[in-house]
Amino acid sequence: MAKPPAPGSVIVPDWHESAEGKECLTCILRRNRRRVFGLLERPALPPTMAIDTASYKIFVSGKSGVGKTALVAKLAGLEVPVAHHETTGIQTTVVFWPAKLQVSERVVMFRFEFWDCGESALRKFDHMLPEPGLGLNGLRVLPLLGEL
Ligand SMILES: Nc1nc2c(ncn2[C@@H]2O[C@H](COP(=O)(O)OP(=O)(O)OP(=O)(O)O)[C@@H](O)[C@H]2O)c(=O)[nH]1
Ligand SMILES: [Mg+2]
Repeated sequence: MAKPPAPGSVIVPDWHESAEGKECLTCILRRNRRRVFGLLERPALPPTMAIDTASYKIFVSGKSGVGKTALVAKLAGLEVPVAHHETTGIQTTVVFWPAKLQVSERVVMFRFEFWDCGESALRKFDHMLPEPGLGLNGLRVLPLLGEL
């Protein structure tokens, strides 16, 4: 299996501080906080900014109370719940994340679609669980077709 790239070697660090990065970030922010996007929504980019989108579906599974919802909330810039309320069914959260790639110097809009699956839904759809041996808690990343 190929070795994963070294941390910091894939995307240009601090690109979001540049003029180009700031312009891109404005499209996903509202009042300096991440905008919440629905499954069918996407940021309105200026016509001059023609950038590709790389979409991934991230399936988050694991035992009740291990922190799946808290993890997704943190990554989405949302308030992390202090108390545990079991997620009923599957909760989806869309996170857009613009970045500049080191090798090609291309700007890419990453779109992560988190599927936070509560334990009761997992029992119903246990064929979606990670393979045996990977443990019960996990993230499964599925690239979505048709983009990039
Ligand atoms: N200290 C600490 N607490 C955490 C962390 N992540 C989650 N928690 C707490 O753990 C509890 C359960 O977190 P949830 O994210 O709701 O758990 P869950 O896996 O979504 O649970 P289900 O929806 O029942 O499957 C909450 O009280 C969180 O505040 C963490 O990294 N550190
Ligand atoms: Mg939950």
